[in-house]
Order: sequence, then structure tokens, then C-alpha cells
Amino acid sequence: PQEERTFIAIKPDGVQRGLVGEIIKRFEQRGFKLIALKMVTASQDHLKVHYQDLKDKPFFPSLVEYMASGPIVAMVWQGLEAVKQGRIMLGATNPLASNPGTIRGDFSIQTGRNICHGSDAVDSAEREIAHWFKPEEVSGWKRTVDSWIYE
Ligand code: YYY
Ligand code: MG
Repeated sequence: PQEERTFIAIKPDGVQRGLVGEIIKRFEQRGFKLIALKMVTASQDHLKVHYQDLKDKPFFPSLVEYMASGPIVAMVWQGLEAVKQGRIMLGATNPLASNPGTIRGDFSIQTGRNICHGSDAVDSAEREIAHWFKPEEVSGWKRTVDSWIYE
């Protein structure tokens, strides 16, 4: 199948709250393939580039400060429609608008502490992957169960 890659990150609150395994588990169980993963405490400068589209928003300074406040688990997941499906699995930006069964809808309450990030489009996903990972940190490994996930 035509597979996409998406950048998924567990934010500092998700790490602090012990939700790393739970969030990874959901993407693994769905059938997406993990092709990159690292824990990193990002600098404010790095985060300002990551969130460049939001630089004029009133919440931008507090967003950058919160995202730099502790380690993040940064990941790349690959699969069919990985970008769109990743967003569906995360839920809405505001957790109060997120359905139960989504990551934000099950584990968070406020927009400013919504525990996870997911790319919103294929082009932003590629930009974010290149911003967080060196090419050699992304693994093109062959997964033997793929023929049981895709026809
Ligand atoms: O892609 P997503 O994370 O769902 O939302 P964005 O509109 O890209 O905003 C990024 C990030 O900013 C959001 O996850 C929380 C924070 N934020 C906020 O604190 N207050 C808002 N009104 C909107 C977004
Ligand atoms: Mg976004």
C-alpha cells in the first residue's frame, strides 16, 4: 500500500503522567509501524520552529515554555493514511471535544495539557520528521507481519 509517515510526540505532561507505554501501545496495536523513536528535552528555539505556524497566537509563548519543560518522546509512525489516522487516534485539540476512545479524550482535560502531538498533513509531517530526526535515525526496517495487516 501507499504508506505515509507521521510525526507523533508524547509531550512533557504525557511523559510525566506515565502515558508513554499506553500511547505507543495504541499505535502498535492498530498496525502502524514504528520507524523512529527518541526521548529529547527540546530547546525553546527548536520548538519555535516546530510550531512556526502558531507564532502569532497568544498562547505561543506558554506553549513553547510547556513543551520545553521536560522530556518529550518523539516518534515516527508509518502506515496507510498514517497522518489522518494518527489525528483521529489523538482526538481533537481541545480534549473536552475529544471522543472517548481517543488518546486525548481518554487521558486529558485541557487544551494546554493535551499530552500528545500529531502532524496535521503529509507535508507538515515530512517537515516535522526532518526537524526532529536525522535521516539515519529513521529505520526502513522490514516487518514480517505486514502481509497480515495489508492485503
Ligand atoms: O495540532 P494540534 O496539537 O491539535 O493543535 P494546534 O492548533 O496545532 O496547536 C498546537 C498546540 O497548541 C495544541 O496541541 C495545544 C496548544 N494550544 C493552546 O494551548 N491553546 C489553543 N487555543 C490552541 C492550541
Ligand atoms: Mg497542530
